[in-house]
Amino acid sequence: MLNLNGRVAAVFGLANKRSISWGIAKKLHEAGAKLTIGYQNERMKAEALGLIEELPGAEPFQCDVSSDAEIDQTFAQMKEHYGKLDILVHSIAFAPAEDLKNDFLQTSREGFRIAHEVSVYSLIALSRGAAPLMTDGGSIITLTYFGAEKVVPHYKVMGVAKAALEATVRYLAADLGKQNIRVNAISAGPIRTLAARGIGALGDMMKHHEERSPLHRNTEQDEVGKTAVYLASDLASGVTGETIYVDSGYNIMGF
Ligand code: NAD
Ligand code: 0WE
Repeated sequence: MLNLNGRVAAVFGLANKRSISWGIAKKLHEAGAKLTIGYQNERMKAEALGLIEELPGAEPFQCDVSSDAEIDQTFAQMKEHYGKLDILVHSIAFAPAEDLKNDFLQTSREGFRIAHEVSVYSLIALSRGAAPLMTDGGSIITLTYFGAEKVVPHYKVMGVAKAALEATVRYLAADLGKQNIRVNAISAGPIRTLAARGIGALGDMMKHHEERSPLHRNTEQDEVGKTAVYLASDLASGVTGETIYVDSGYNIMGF
């Protein structure tokens, strides 16, 4: 396993044990990174704290990324506590339920704004907060989905937001390269998490993925975690601005 001893990692987006952020946090911890793990609000607190306790030395923080004040406070706290940051993981997305339910044509102005603010702008804001703490260079990692690139039924405004997220990764990579900060996205195959629950067709999608992907199976949380460890490590020193698929190869198939 890769060695991330002495590296400090901030992971945003913990809801429960199925969260992709949890899969990533566990793998970063195994690799020796010192972790601080964020949850959104009081409602998520109890469940998040219970999990974070399982990783010795890991510390929790609360941050709603739609608040500039909370983001500022979060990084001020990290600066005070750790003095530096090496790894930032952004594992956050949200669009209002109505905008995922209605036809894409009916996407509301407010739904579009919220989807892009929470799922895309937050990466810019968190990168701006993290960069001054990444004094030794760093690795910024976000999570995206195939619906950015091709139409996936039901994904709607989130697909548009993920396309913007992938472009944001490239523009941030171009800005932050001079500070030796790399910025990449992992495009994960469908995983049954809180954010994927309630999607009526998820079971069918996962079955289809299993049948059609080259590896003939679904993506596991741990597989995303392992790619995050690679991107966080020196093994990926020449990789920035990329979207790396961890999807059993599903995206390469034409039919
Ligand atoms: P999840 O529900 O466990 O994680 C999403 C997190 O976003 C939650 O912890 C939620 O609290 C957080 N969040 C939402 N709004 C927020 C806000 N305003 N401030 C702070 N946090 C906020 O689900 P997940 O599937 O682990 O999602 C994590 C990331 O992975 C998302 O970007 C998602 O698009 C991406 N992704 C998921 C899948 C999948 O199939 N599950 C596939 C590819 C990519
Ligand atoms: O990015 C996502 C899900 C993001 C998401 C989920 C919800 C559900 C609850 C964003 N906002 C909300 N808002 C809510 O109110 N994924 C990649 C998981 C996902 O979602 C899909 C998928 C997959 C996969 C939606 C349709 C089709 C496939």
